[in-house]
Amino acid sequence: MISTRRQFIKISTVGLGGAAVAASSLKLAHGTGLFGSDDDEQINDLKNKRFPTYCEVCFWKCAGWTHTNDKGEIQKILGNEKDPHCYGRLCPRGTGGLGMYQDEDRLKTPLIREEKGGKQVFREATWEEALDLIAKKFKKIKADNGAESIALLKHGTPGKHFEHLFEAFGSETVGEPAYAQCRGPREAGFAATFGSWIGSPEPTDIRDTKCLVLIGSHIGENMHNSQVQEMAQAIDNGASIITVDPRLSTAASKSKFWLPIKPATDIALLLSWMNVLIYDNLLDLDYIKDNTYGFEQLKEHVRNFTPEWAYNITNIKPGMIRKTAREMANAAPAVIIHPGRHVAWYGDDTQRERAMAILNGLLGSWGKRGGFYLKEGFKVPKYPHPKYPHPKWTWRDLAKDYPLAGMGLTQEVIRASIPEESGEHKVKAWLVVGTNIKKSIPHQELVNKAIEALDFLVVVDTMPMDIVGYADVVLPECTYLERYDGIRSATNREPSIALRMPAVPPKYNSKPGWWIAKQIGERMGLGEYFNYEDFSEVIDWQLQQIGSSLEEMQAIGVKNLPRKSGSLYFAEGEKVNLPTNSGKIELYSTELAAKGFDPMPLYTPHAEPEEGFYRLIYGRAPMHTFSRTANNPHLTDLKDKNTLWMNPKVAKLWGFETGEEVYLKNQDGVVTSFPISIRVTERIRWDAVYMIHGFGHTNKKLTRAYGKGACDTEMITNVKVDPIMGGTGMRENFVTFIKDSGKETKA
Ligand SMILES: Nc1nc2c(c(=O)[nH]1)N[C@H]1C(S)=C(S)[C@@H](COP(=O)(O)OP(=O)(O)OC[C@H]3O[C@@H](n4cnc5c(=O)[nH]c(N)nc54)[C@H](O)[C@@H]3O)O[C@H]1N2
Ligand SMILES: Nc1nc2c(c(=O)[nH]1)N[C@H]1C(S)=C(S)[C@@H](COP(=O)(O)OP(=O)(O)OC[C@H]3O[C@@H](n4cnc5c(=O)[nH]c(N)nc54)[C@H](O)[C@@H]3O)O[C@H]1N2
Ligand code: SF4
Ligand SMILES: [Mo]
Repeated sequence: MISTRRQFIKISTVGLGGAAVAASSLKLAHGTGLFGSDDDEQINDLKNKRFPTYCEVCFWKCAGWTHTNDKGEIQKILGNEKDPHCYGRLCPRGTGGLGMYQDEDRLKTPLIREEKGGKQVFREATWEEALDLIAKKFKKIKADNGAESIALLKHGTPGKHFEHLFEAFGSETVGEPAYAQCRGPREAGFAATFGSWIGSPEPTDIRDTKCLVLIGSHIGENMHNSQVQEMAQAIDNGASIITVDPRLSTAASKSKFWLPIKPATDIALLLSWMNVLIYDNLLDLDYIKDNTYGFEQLKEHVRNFTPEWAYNITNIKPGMIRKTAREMANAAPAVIIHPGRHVAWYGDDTQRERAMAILNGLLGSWGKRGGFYLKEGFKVPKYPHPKYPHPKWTWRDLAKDYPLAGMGLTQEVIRASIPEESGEHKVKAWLVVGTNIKKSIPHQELVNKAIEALDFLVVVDTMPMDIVGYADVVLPECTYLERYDGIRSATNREPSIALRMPAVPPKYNSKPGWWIAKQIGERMGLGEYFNYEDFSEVIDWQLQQIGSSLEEMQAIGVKNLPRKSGSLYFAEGEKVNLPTNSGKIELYSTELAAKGFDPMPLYTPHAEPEEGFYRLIYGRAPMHTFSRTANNPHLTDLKDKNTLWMNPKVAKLWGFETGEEVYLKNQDGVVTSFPISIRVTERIRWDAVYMIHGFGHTNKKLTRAYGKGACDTEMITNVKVDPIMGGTGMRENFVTFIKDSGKETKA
């Protein structure tokens, strides 16, 4: 909307109303056993109430109860006992979700970018004005370039409401970081093997497993609630854990075997495990004959991939490779080679996931107790609305170079927004909701170019995150504790549904996502798609269709539904019948072969760091979710910045000690905005350094997060794109250390 280059605007330049709130309510929350367990403190006062919700602090969506006191203030959030995602307990982030509501740095009122004295600033606006402007701009862009040229970048629950709005006006130009930057490669790799996506939550029968193999996946720091609880249970039951990780993760520290692999070489290890299982006769050949396709080809394929061959590549000793292969075979079929979740690592990620899927196939764990259960979902009836128009092109056209792309690729939507990079289909405007693409998309150069080129950018967020500063219009959404959202329908051992409803009215001048989408829709002449006054009517209608009601769900929060698809596992001797081309587990992928890719995974070497550089790897901290919790008053109390894990050998070479601060500089000469303090530890190999993702915020308006720690995304300028499904491999970046930004210290 502004013709000149779109400048980042610090929200702090405008006076925002209503800032006086939080101090008192913060104190209140601290005295309430916020981080205590669920039965810590019973609320007896009849005036105290609880309202069902499901958590939005991460995407596991645990169901819980928001408790309010007699003044109607939120006291605490506890898990719902009946919820299979949390078994009655929230993780520290879920309990601290209250901080999202209380954060005094929240977005408080709509903002519109304008030019004042040659400078771009935000001015406060009414909802009326902001929504009118958006509808006017969207209508104009639709008339000039087609509805398809307006793209939706989204993540999390509010995305759904805007997806409906976009489909109603004719755009399926959509992307979310939870695919290409996260779990896309495993969906493609497992689908090529078993015919279906893994999905969320993963149908891993961890509770009953005898052997859990974690390739990187760092459950325990990755706090996916029910998985963490089930892993603890499995360990108590004597299950053995095998963790393959260049770092001694929390999971590795609880494991029977820790394989400190050289980063980027996992495929070699996986192939050598196949070699041992096949050539040491550790497999059930009758099962393989009945249920798999391509065993003979696989056998030939892995003939030379011996543990001795893999040792030279991975640094894992042949004896250890043989021993762990036997451990898996002894546990089979109650064994899980866990698919992981954030798997966009090195660009050959679909093939690494294929190798993991093949191992599960060989060991017979698909559809078996202690392996992968046969999940069952539940389809919530669709609230009636007119048919969506057919867009002329969609995200699929933007992803056409990646034959197995199963969802919109954020980076391709971004590329299509840059005139000199885009092809036939051009993107002119974005609506960004619930995703902070300044932190979650690698290759920020592209993101910045796209933002500059856009005609119009709307951001719907709860916090003044990095992306907000680039918006033409900012819309403040209220937090999940203050709104209704769609019914959470979950695939687990048994299906279940959960309700989210407001426990308190929206604070400041913020509004729920459903309301914002409806308001924009109505202003664009799409009112018939939003045929309700309040979203609770939609939910009630849907629940009535299935013999429940809003009233019932308000009282119980979670409803567990009976299985309809039959048993949780295949019966003894029952043959698999899968939606693959062959109907069997495809050890040799007919689909990959048909699309011109290697039908069986191969190891290819990756770039090595130059002298004085170390591979940058990253992960999660139990008390934070990406950048979304970096300013949360309760969670910053627990941890307010990340550190750089460094092996003592490296520290000695450089003369560094724990606590010393350094800037990082990557292979392309990019330096971090802030320094990061070193943590010297034996828990990481010498050839890599490790940090938690989500820190190093550059926006001063995030008063607790600003300048704390460093941002991994800044260092990720080399992106290895997966040719099969378009995942953005982010771990082929190398860093060195400088004491002052600009001035190098010598090793
Ligand atoms: N607390 C918390 N939990 C979360 C999240 C959060 O933000 N906070 N986010 C959630 C989301 S969306 C996701 S996708 C998941 C991600 O969680 P995971 O799927 O567990 O994440 P990964 O990135 O695969 O795993 C990081 C681990 O990989 C190791 N690693 C690095 N390079 C290599 C390598 O070359 N080989 C091997 N074998 N290991 C390597 C790192 O040392 C680190 O321990 O976490 C989820 N859970
Ligand atoms: N460098 C690097 N990049 C990564 C990863 C990594 O480990 N390292 N991990 C990747 C993975 S696995 C994933 S899944 C993605 C995640 O990527 P994102 O989804 O972009 O993750 P967040 O940083 O949490 O950004 C969420 C945004 O939503 C806002 N928000 C929170 N709650 C609400 C709400 O209720 N309504 C609205 N409207 N907004 C809300 C937050 O303020 C924040 O701006 O990142 C990927 N990118
Ligand atoms: S795992 Fe934690 S943060 Fe994620 S939804 Fe559950 S309680 Fe919330
Ligand atoms: Mo993710």
